[in-house]
Amino acid sequence: MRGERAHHHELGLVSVQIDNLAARASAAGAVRVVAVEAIPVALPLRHPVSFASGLIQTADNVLVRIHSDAGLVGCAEAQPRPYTYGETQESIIRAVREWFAPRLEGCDPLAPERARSRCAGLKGHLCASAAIEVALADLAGQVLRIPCAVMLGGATDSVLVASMVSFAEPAVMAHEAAEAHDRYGISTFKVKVGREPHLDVAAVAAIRDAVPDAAVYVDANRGWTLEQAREAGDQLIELGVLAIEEPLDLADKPGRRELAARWDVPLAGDESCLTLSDVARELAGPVSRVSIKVARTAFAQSKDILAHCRAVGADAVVGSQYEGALGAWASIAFAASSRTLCQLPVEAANFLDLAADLVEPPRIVDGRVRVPDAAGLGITVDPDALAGYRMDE
Ligand code: MUC
Ligand code: MG
Repeated sequence: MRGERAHHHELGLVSVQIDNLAARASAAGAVRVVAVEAIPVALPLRHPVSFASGLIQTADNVLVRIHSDAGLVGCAEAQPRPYTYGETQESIIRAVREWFAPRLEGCDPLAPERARSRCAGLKGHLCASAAIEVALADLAGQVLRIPCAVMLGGATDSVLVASMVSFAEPAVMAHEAAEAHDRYGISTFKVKVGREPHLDVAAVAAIRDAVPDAAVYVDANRGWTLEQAREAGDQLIELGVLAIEEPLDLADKPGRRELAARWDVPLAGDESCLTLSDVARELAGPVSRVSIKVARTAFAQSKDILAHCRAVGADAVVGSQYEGALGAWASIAFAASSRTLCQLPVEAANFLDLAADLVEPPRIVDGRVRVPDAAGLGITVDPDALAGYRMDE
């Protein structure tokens, strides 16, 4: 027995998996969910962020906490994006309190599939349901005493991050990118486009000048007409953008097909790729790169989406919906779990837009974030911050 353990130890990854399984076997059923909370918060931003589909002035998020009988608490953050999912802060809170909480009581955090079955039957509510799954995974990691990134696959101990640059005057956008580059070593930017083509082109050109070694891709959030997309997209490709995300209204199927054929960079799917079945449909159509967001497909469905992308040779990127630090940690854990995902920078730097947060934010050095060694997501909610920013007390 001893010899066998030592042997496994030499095999590194194998030993981690075996230790995980052993821990899981001994812990299974030992810890149960006793309560689930949904807490509305309003976190201040340094400046409002805007893009073609919306404007965020305050991070009106929902903190989800899953309490267990062992005293361990799993946490996650949901960000309401009504224009993408139809979910508001209020609808997320109601879904968590009225649908998920009663069904999760008594569940074993180490049996997430069973928890999923118990909670099945609620259509939509993607962000509420993803936050529940992430909080349950945070709890499971704490029960097992391993980081979520290891529990989910353990591919790396640090990830590169990309930053989204939101709408402003081109010079201001360039300044923001240069600052992220100089301060944090970030050299990959997703630039928001979807305005007048001349403005979009000027913004990307200014960012290129300000950070000449930057990798840049763009996201129109469905803001262009077909004509604008042709005009802007062609020039942006000349400027070296690596992908163009959601150029058009999703209903314009012929237009999206035309653009995918016209451009020699991938048309990236985000709002068109909300679920695994959306991804399967879109990858058989115009999309050849997929934005996977933990905030909407959590871990299990995100893994399925990744597998589908792999099967058809499409790129997958861990995307962002302007998460705070807690959401960023979940994205980082997921990216670090996969040898494919950790190849590309993770959109996990937009917590920098927040002026205050509920948990210790990631530290970005040389464009990278170290994956925490602590169990679960590796975070602790700051009680003073929560008391200051919660909206229900
Ligand atoms: C993105 O990739 O579209 C904008 C709104 C939202 O929910 O996500 C962002 C970023
Ligand atoms: Mg997008």
